[in-house]
Amino acid sequence: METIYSENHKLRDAQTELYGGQLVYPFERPSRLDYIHERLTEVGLGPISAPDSFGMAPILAVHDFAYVAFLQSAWDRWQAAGFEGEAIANAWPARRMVQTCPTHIDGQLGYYALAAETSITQGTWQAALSSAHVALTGAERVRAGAQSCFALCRPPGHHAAKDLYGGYCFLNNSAIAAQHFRDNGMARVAILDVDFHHGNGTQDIFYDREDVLFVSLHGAPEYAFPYFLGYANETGTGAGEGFTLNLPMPPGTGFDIWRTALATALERVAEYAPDALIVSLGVDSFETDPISFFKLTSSDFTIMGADIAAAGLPTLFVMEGGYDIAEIGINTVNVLEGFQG
Ligand code: Q9C
Ligand code: ZN
Repeated sequence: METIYSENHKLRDAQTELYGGQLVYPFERPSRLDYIHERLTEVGLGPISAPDSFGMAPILAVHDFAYVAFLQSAWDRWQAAGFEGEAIANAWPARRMVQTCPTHIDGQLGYYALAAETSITQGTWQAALSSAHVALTGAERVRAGAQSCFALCRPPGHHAAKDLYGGYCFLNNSAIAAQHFRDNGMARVAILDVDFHHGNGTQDIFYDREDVLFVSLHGAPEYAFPYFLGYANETGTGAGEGFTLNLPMPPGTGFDIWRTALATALERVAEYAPDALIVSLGVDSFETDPISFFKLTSSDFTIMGADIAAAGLPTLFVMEGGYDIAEIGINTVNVLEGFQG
């Protein structure tokens, strides 16, 4: 399997994440990809190629223009305002307040953020844009006939909505790839999100559409980030009714229950009969992930890959989360090896 990868991800190296009332070095850090890259080389999974450039059109096919303009300029404007730390949102358009984008950068951060843990820094935009181009390059490989491809994206994307960042995400790489498939001749695309967290951004982007199926396995929102989306009764709206499937699971869930949910998810995908499958691949369902509560083991990830392969679909894997850094390479590559059989 070919991997698409760019060193540009290192341009995002935030020093702060708001966690437990403290500013800590972020869980979502550049070394995550070093471990995955190293493991890919160690097992010889396949060639590792640089992304091509696709300009802004496929980004703007998913994200609002004003949101993209905000991301592009946020760091410079934050600095120009005289702030000394990294840019962190701290005020939101909460219940009964107006939903109008303010002029001051401090207010704009809250307008476009869905959570406060994700700091915007120098280089964040460039890394996020490159990450989207990694996903698009992977999508092009699948379009050209590859049975599978691994888009080694960073920063991740599935929490980002058309006009929202947060949960370590800025541009929704999987959604951008899905829309690219749609705009280049594919009639139906399925997104299977196996990251521990609910892919709220991806769900929101396609919620009223029948041409992109969204299926997600995740920590139940009563207990887990992003907390405010991902319940089982969210099934789509309008033409999209029935084209969102959420399979939330409680703290302590192990692979027996998780795998049963995966079978349910894959049955829905098979029934949908998409032209291609995009897997939002997070390995934060691992038993020792520092911010999650599922109990999957390293060998479970190999079985996960084999189960996904049994769908028999052209498949684009897009990297999302995973924060037990010492094991992230093994767990991620186990999925891809399991897929290849
Ligand atoms: N108590 C992805 O995996 N906050 N994002 C976690 C934990 C944010 C995860 C707080 C987690 C975002 C792509
Ligand atoms: Zn996650």
